[in-house]
Amino acid sequence: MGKNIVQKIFNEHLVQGKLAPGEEIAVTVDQTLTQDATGTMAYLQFEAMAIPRVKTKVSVSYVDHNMLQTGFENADDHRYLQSVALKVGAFFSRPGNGICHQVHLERFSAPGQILLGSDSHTPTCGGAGMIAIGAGGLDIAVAMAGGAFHLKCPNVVGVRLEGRLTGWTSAKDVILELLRRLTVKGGVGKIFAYHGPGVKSLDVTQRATITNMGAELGATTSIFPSDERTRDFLEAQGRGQLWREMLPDEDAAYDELVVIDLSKLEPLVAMPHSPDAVVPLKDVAGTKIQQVCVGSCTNSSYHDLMVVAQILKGKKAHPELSFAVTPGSRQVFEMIADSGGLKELIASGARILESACGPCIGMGQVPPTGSLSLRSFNRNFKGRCGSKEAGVILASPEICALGALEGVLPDVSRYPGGPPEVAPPRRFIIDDGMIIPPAAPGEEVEVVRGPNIKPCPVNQNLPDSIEGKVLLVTGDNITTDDIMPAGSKVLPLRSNIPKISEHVFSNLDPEFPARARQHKGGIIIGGNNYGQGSSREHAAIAPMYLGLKAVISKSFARIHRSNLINFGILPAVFASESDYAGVAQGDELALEGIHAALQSGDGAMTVTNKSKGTKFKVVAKLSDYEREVILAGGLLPFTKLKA
Ligand code: MIC
Ligand code: SF4
Repeated sequence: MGKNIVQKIFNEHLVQGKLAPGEEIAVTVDQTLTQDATGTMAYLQFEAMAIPRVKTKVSVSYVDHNMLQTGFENADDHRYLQSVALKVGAFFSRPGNGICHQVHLERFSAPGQILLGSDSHTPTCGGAGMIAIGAGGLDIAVAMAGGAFHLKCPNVVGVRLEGRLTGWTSAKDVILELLRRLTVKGGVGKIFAYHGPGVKSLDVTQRATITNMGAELGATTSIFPSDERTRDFLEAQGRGQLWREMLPDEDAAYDELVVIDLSKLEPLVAMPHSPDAVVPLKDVAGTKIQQVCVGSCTNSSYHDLMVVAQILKGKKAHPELSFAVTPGSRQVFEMIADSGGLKELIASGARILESACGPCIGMGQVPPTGSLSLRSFNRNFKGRCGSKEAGVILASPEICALGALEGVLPDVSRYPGGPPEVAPPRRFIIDDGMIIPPAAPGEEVEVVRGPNIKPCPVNQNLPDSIEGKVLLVTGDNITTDDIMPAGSKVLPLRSNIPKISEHVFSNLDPEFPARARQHKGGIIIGGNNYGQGSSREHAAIAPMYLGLKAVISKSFARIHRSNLINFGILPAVFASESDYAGVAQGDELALEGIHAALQSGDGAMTVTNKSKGTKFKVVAKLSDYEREVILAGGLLPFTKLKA
C-alpha cells in the first residue's frame, strides 16, 4: 500500500512507537516557533531546564501579539524575549516584522520538516508541505531542548480537491466548507492531508489559508503536498534550495476521505459566535455591518491584500463603517507599497494597522455595541474581539472588500466578473534585516527581565486522591478564550501568572477566581470539546495557580488536554455522558485511587459526589508518557527528573 505524505514525514522523524492511528508516538522536531504572548513562559521554562542552547535546526521567537504597549509590560517582555533568544541560540523576529505564521511561511518553512509552535495556527506552514503542529509553550521549550514531541498518532483524513475555484469563491471557502460539514470538533485527533487534481490550482499562500484555519476544526494539523507550486514559492522567496518534492504515492491510503469539488463551492461566511456557524453568503446578503477588518494569520498575504486593494481601487469604504487592514508581514507591507496597492487602500479610507495580530485578538478595533464586524480572520468566539455586545462574521478577503464598499454583507451576483486576478509574485522583496540572528556560542549576553516577568509556578506531584468543590459547570465548546481571555487589558499579564489568574473565566463568570481561592481550588465540569481554540497554556497554568486539581468533561480539545497534563491537572472524561447532568456547581466531589487507576491502563475511576450521595465513573486514559508527566506534577518537574 502506498504512503500519504503524513506517513512519509512521520516515518522520517519517528523515534518512538508505531505509526498506527491511536498509538502513542514520539517524533523529532526540526523547527520551533514561539510568539510573545506564549513565548515568555516558553523561554522561562527553557531557562529553567538549564540547557545552554537550543538543539533544533531553527528556533524563532516572534513578537506580534502584545503590540499595543499601553504600559511597560509588553515592552519589557519584548526586551526579555530578544535578549534570551540571542543568548540561547534562537532567531528573534522584531516587533513590526509581522505575524509569526506569515513570516515563518515566507522565511523559514521547509517541506518535509516538522515544526512545533506555541500557537494553535502553527499549521499555516502545512501550506508549504511541513508537518506543523501547535502546542503549549512547555512542549515547545522541551523541543527546543532537543526533546521529542509526544502525541497520539492521528487519523489521516485525505481531503481530495477536484476542479478549481470560480467566481467569488476563495481558499477561505474551502476551509469554511469543511467547518460547515465537520464542525469545530470534527478534526480532533486527525490530520487533514490535501491531495488530488485541485491542489495545483492553489498557490502556497492560498494553501496556507486552508491549513491555518484547519485549527478551527480542532485538527492536529493540515498539510498540502510540496510540488512545483511550492518550489515556485520558495524560489520567489530566494529559498529554492530548501525545496523538496513531497507527494503522496499514487495508491496512498487514508483513514478517512473527504471530497471537495472546488468548482462547486460558493462564497460562505461563519456567523457569530463560532467558526462552524457557516452559511452561504447569499442567505445573509444585505445584513448591515459596522466594521470590516482584513488581516490575521489566515488572510493577510500579498495576494489577499492586493485583491482587496484592487476591489477598492478608486472607491471609498462605506461611510457607516470602519475599515481596517493589517498586512501579515513587513514583506507583504513593502510589497503592497511597491506595487501601488497600499496607495489604493489608503485612498479608500482604510485604517492601516501595523503588521501584527491586532484586532484578531482584541488588541484595538473593538467594534461598536450591538454591531456586526466582517473579518477575514479565523475565530469569532463571543467576546474575543473585545466586546461581548458585538458579533464577528468570518469571510474571505474578497467578500470583506465588497462588504467594505457596500456596508452590508454583499450580494456577489451584482459583480458577475468575479474578483480581479492577482498573480503570485515571481520574486518577493527579501530583507531579513528585522530577524536578529543568535549570538555566537559562548558570547556573553545579559538577559533583561522587567518587573512584570514572574517565574512560572510549578505544581506538586499528582496526589492519589483529590477532594474538592465543583467550581464551575460549563457547556460544550468552551474556548481557551473563555477560560483565559486575551485582549488589551489581560494580554500584557501573560508573563505574570499571579496577576493574570485574576482574570480566569472573567467573561463567563467574574466570581470564579475569588470562589476558587475561597475553596482552595477544586474541580471544573466541562461539556464536549472543552478548551478548544488557542494553545495558550495560561488556560491551564492560571487555573492551576488558583488550585484547580481536575477537569471532568464530556471530551477535550487536543492542545488544552495536553496543557492540563503538562501542568499536573487531571483531565478525565465522563464514562457515561448522562452523568454530566447529575453534577452541579458547589457539589463536593472525591476521586480516590487515582494512581492505581492511571497505572491500570484504562484509567477508570469512581467519583463520589458527597453532596448528592451519588457515585459515577470517569476515565483518565493517559499514554505511558502522559502518565509519567502528570504523576511528576507536570512536564517541567518531569523533564528535570529525567535530566
Ligand atoms: C489566538 O489566536 O487565540 C492566539 C492568541 O494566537 C493563541 C495564542 C495565545 O493565546 O497566545 C493561539 O491561537 O494559540
Ligand atoms: Fe495572531 Fe489571530 Fe493568528 Fe492568533 S489567530 S496568531 S491572534 S493573527
